[in-house]
Amino acid sequence: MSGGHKACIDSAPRCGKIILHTNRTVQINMNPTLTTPWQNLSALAVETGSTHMRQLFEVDAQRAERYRTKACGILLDYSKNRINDNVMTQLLALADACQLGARRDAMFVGEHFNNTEDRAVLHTALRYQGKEVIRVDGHDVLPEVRAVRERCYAFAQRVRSGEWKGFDGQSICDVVNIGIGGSDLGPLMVCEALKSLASGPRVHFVSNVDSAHIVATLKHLNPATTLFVIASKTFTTIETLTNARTARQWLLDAVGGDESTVAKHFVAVSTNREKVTAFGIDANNMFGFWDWVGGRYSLWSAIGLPIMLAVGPENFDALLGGAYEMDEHFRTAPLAGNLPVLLAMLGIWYVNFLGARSHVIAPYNQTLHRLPAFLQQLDMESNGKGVRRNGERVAYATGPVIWGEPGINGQHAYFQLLHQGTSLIPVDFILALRQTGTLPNHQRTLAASCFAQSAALMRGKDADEVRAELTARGMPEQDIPLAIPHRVFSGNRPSNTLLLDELTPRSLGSLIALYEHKVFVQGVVWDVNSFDQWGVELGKQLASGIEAVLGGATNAGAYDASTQALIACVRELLR
Ligand code: G6Q
Repeated sequence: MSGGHKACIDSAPRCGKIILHTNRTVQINMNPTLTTPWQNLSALAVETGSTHMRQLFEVDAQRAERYRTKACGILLDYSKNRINDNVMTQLLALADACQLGARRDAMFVGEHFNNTEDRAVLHTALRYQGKEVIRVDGHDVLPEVRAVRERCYAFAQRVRSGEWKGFDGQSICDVVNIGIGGSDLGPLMVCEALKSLASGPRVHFVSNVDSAHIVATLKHLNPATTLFVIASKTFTTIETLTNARTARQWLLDAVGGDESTVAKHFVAVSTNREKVTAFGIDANNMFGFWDWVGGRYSLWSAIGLPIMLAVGPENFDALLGGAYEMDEHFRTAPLAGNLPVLLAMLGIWYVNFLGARSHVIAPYNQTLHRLPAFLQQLDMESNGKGVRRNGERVAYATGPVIWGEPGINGQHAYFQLLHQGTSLIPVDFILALRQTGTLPNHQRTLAASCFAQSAALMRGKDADEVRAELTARGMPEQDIPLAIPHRVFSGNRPSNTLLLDELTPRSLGSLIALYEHKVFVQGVVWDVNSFDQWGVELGKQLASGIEAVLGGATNAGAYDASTQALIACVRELLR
């Protein structure tokens, strides 16, 4: 990896045109539908549409072996997909035709890959462990990254060891992270996933501005032993600031309004020093990061402070190490054995050629219960876009709806639709076989359930099998024809299985980075900017406008009749 701010394009595109808008912004104008592989895939979709995966397994004893790859402790079995060698060849050719290699390299070296905000995209620098220099606009960023991390670690150690004292000299027992979106979901998901390693203060997360969230959280806490981490990249987010003010008041109420106590109980994680100090948090208690870290990609930065507090710097280092390992795999592995590329291109196959509109994330480990929510933000906020990087409207589908819940619970709920519903919904089954404290007999049942589901989705059950089953059970012959259609499973429903030997900070880091890069690859093929979020910004703008109206500040006439009527109801009720 090398520094510099010239676009790093290592080969000429076969289609489309490289445009360097400035010497800092790389823009490759590439309509994927005009590539040859796209045309070939459209034809293959028709051809392969009638082949059932059950047949594919029957005629090919090597299928499971061939469509399986392992990297960074993660085994990906993608054999239960509606693919054959031709499809895979064309999918990888599509990635290549969309200049994946050049775009990936541009991101890793700090080009302004986020073209609508003219920013670099360098969450990978936060976990970089190599010896090269990484520059943004000529500035070496790694010394600052390391310095902030060291400060975070030192702070986390002081809190964890009991050296950091609250206003009456007691040590900290509870930490409350106040943040939302990217300043909440990542650390929350990781803290849950690594709960079995928790060895520091209890860590709580407050995100919703509904007072029920903070009230319920603070109810059982002692102000003297509670530390607040106010996490906000911009430090302007209304939900976070409202909760932070409430927390501050809760503390001040306990100490008779003594403002000097705030320094002992509040720290901030932000890029906005000015706003942090204006809020009343000492700049010495602030941990910074940079505009080239997107919110949903920020858990590797100081935004990961709650993780460091909960499981300690060593485990946070291991998390970074696992992510770096995946970064290196993504950067260097050939496309055909590249986990993020495979996951991404299989997703493209379903979205753009077989009509899938959603994708399920089904982790089987309870500790990964927030992973679907985290990946929902990562994927939908990144690739939920309708225009190409050059501003042209896309003429093809982009990011699917990402949803899910722990798979074992899902089996007793939403899996019905996966098995017999009318939509094609690919599933990612994620299973870590071991974790600190696991009970082997439970894990056997868990693994058996996971594998049984993917097998059943793939294989299905035909009418003859149902008839034989019902006859064996003794159902009267005349009742069988009516019962059959309800018990038939069409099968041919695709899934990936991601198997981790063990859920550790390291393997979790690799897993998260795997999905980050999967999202990146899809964004490249769809030619969208995966790193802005104007839809989220719109929500922030609209909310503050209406809040002013609710407070009676401005005229509600600016809103439509429905919104005005709703505003009137609230004014009446909250009068
Ligand atoms: C993430 C998004 C969004 C953001 C939140 C919180 O990529 O931009 O989810 O993280 O809106 O923003 P702040 O961290 O600025 O409060």
